[in-house]
Amino acid sequence: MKISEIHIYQKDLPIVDGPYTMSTITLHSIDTTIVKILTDTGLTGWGEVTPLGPNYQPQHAMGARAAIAHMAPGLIGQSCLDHLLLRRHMDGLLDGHNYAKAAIDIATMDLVGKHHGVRVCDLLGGAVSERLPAYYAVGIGSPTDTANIAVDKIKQGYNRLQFKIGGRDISTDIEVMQKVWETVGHKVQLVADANRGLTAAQAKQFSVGCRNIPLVMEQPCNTMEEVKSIRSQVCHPLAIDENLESVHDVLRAISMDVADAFGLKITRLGGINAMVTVRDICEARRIPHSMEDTWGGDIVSAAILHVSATVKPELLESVWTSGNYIDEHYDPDNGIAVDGGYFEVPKGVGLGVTPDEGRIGQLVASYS
Ligand code: 0XW
Ligand code: MG
Repeated sequence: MKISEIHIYQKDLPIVDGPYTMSTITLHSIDTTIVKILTDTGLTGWGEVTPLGPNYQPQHAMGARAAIAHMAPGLIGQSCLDHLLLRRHMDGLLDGHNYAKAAIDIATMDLVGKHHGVRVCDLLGGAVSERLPAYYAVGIGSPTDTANIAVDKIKQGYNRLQFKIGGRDISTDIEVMQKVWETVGHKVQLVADANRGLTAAQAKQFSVGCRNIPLVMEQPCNTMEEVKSIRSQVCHPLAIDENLESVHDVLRAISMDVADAFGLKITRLGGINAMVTVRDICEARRIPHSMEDTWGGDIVSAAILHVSATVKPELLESVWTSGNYIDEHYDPDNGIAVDGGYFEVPKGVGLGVTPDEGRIGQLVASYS
């Protein structure tokens, strides 16, 4: 089975009940890139990558499309049954740019699953879970509004809630978390995610101010070195997320003993197969981790669920997709969204989603 055509689409994803506010960015709509790969056997595979705006991390939507456009001519005629050889071929065409390569990797695995008549998770060692715990991410807000959202999300069945902090007076973040704790307390796992927005001093101040709350501090500071510097001075477990841009970074984080858990984003790491490598490293070192991505629609969301289905349950902290923040599913019959606090792993072969081509935005480039 060889690649015969590659088509690149662009679509804006308006944020339902937006804007989505984090320590460093506020977003109203997010630009996604969808890749459609056709093969000489008549199969179609789908991939997607959705950077979270141009300054969340060193990735951006136009950069993804430019990277894919650069590689596409060199991918025509390549076998898509050999994902490792294809990734090495992509590395020979373009150094780095894991996030752009992820869209190709996801489409490739969709095709391999369809070729063999199995789901993607069945290609990754097998699903141990068909129902996956979801978490909800609550944007920056006031103490009362945030606590009210927490109450509502717990009623919807979530048992893990992430609260964005940073980008304002740290005492306000402490006030928000104390209000949430007072309102919902022991009913749910609590995470405070600064998305790199705190200084080491602010992170220590936040931990002291919330020492009565059993929360996880996620990516408090900008670099692994800063997170490492506070690790022995805070009274909360630490998770890192944005610092993990590659398998190398995961190995470096482990060698530095920088955190207690990881937040893993599938496209940032390089796609399904890179995420599986990190899954196995985390299993070997018994490191709990969440499975997620920056943003995106049903295609990347399905990819997240298929890898998540194979994670050892005791290490799977939770799963996040943007399915509940977007206003339209690509696949009207198998859209990916949380139901009662859980995701169901797609049942169809490949990714298990079939985008309606009227819902995937505009065609911006084609290669054959
Ligand atoms: C909550 N998320 C998975 C959604 C946004 O991409 C940010 C991210 C996070 O955990 O930082
Ligand atoms: Mg995070």
